[in-house]
Amino acid sequence: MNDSNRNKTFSQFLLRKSIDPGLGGVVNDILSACIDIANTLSKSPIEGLTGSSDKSNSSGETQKTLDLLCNQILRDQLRHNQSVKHFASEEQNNAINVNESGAFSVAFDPLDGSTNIDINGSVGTIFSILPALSSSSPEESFLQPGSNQLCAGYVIYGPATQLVITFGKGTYIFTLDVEKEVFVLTEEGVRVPYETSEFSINMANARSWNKEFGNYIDHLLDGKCGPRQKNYNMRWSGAMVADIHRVVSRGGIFLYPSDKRKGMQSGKLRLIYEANPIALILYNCGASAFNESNSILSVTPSRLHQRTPVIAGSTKEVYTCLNYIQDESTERLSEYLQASLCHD
Ligand code: AFP
Repeated sequence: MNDSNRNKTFSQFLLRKSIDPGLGGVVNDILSACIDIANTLSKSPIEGLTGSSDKSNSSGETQKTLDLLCNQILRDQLRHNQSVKHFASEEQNNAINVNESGAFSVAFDPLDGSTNIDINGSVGTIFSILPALSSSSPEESFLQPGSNQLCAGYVIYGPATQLVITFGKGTYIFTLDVEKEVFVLTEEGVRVPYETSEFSINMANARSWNKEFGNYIDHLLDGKCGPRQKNYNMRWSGAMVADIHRVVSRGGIFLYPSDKRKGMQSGKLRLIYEANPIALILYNCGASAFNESNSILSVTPSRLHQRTPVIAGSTKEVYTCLNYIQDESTERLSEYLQASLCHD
């Protein structure tokens, strides 16, 4: 990284890149909320904030106490920002009107991977900023394809708190200086390697996958002995932000496909709050993000809480996976190649 840019604060970065002040102000407010969230998380076991609440979200998932608290922190911060027209959260049923003359619609997942809280694992906040539409309902403003996003980012709360962000030209990583409470630039021009030998999936769902997708994973597991002719490593953290951050940092493929379980026929992840912002970040570092047939960013959502399959990461591996899903002949190829015995 260019030394003159290292440790520039986020505010200095906004000026240097001539980011629209209204848009920059919205991101600054999101980041203030994220600093608050980071502090809240670090004290949560002391203050008895871990564990589940008695509430559930619109998808029927039980909400953690911290899901609700982090949602409130973001709401409180954004509702005073004059540039915000609406916001929508994974943790709320409906989109909220903020300021009629605002220019932006902000969607967020306040605490992605919140089940990791109870094991002190990494979690994150994901956000997406769209141009606000002058439409009849706040919800309609969010029903735009992800390619319309003006800015997308996530904050990962791990050993360090980091922001990964794109305004549609390149992806940048900032690290929170906890003493000064500012994010400083620690990486620019982030690139995800084109090829990988690491995949990320919840293998416990294998029995519910469709046959073609199962073949793809089988071939990764076959390693050097199978048609892919190389060994793969596997990692799964249970928080999309943490798994995607690994992909952003060293490449890989992240997979949450559709499956046959009840309610999972369109996958598990939310298009507007999770998949779209992650997809914009990945595209801006040379990686790819698809549902099982199209680029995620090309999909026009029809519902606020719409789910989507996600196949994202190192481009060559993403396309290889798509070839399997869309072509049953790989099974025959596998049988043919398996006929020759191989050992590590
Ligand atoms: P929570 O925020 O409810 O913990 O869900 C996290 C998540 O949506 C995503 O971050 C993970 O990749 C995925 O769920 C993990 O899902 P499984 O528990 O099915 O592996």
